[in-house]
Amino acid sequence: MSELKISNRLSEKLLEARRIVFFTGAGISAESGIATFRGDGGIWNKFKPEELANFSAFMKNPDLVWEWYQYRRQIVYDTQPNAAHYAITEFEKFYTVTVVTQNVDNLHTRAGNTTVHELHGNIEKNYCISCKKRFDYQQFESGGGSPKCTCGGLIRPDIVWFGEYLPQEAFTAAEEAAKNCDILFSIGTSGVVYPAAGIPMLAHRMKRYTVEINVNSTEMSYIFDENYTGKAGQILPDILEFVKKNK
Ligand code: BV8
Ligand code: ZN
Repeated sequence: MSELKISNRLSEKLLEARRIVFFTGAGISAESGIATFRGDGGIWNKFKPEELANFSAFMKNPDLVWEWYQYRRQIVYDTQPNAAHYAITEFEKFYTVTVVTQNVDNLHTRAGNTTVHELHGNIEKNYCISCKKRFDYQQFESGGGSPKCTCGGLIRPDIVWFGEYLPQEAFTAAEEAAKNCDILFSIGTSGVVYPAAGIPMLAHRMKRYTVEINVNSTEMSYIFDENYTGKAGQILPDILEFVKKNK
């Protein structure tokens, strides 16, 4: 039985909406067991982004950075999408759904979502920094340090590091979706990493209905029309239940 109290405003919006954007961050994968970046137990807490998630750190110590991603890849391989990911997939039965994610864990695609824009890349994809040859969904044995391409170049994760540009196509598609949606849900993100964090702001500026779902309030909570405090894995299935009953 759904215990979530959905406001009349959101109920109306859900009944009249056709296009929904789900903007997600690390918090949506927390209930799958993947550590967030900045919450307690967050992975950054052990490392500083400048230490590992940037190109110069990789060039200075490719083995360390590569092994850190191997460790995180293994966590992702051993992980399943959770109720929040699957609820978003089911929304596709009622709406045109666009997922815009900052996550690199591939869980939205594995949960069956058909339109997913990965703003920060995908930890299961890699490429050679010299010849750009791709090594996607290839498993590398761990402990061997950073692998080399046949051309001799270093292979790196296809992930957007700090100071690197976001994939233009994904970012433009994300902006278009945010500008043209009826509702944007921002789920499990602290909203501190730009330019991705500007996506909910864009929807807000374009007078789209915006809803935040987070266990805490965030630096950008003030911009949303509504804020639901709680776990994504509980709140999203509750909202889906309302849609199934009334849409
Ligand atoms: C760039 C891949 C252009 C790496 C990541 C203004 C404009 C442009 C750039 C900047 C700017 N200001 C500063 C910058 C620079 C920088 C930046 O934003 N720094 C921040 C830290 C201040 N941005 C960049 O460098 C970007 N590139 O700007 O290029 C350029 C080029 C050259 C020169 C200059 C500029 C690139 C940023 C991408 C970095 N890569 N990831 C990797 O994964 O190893 S970022 C990383 O943070 C992840 O992708 C992560 O998704 C992202 C955001 O974090 P969140 O997803 O929000 O996760 P977080 O842990 O913070 O929060 C989790 C939330 O969930 C919490 O609020 C928690 O309460 C909640 N939660 C927890 N459990 C649950 C839950 N909610 C619901 N249910 C639960 N169960
Ligand atoms: Zn190569």
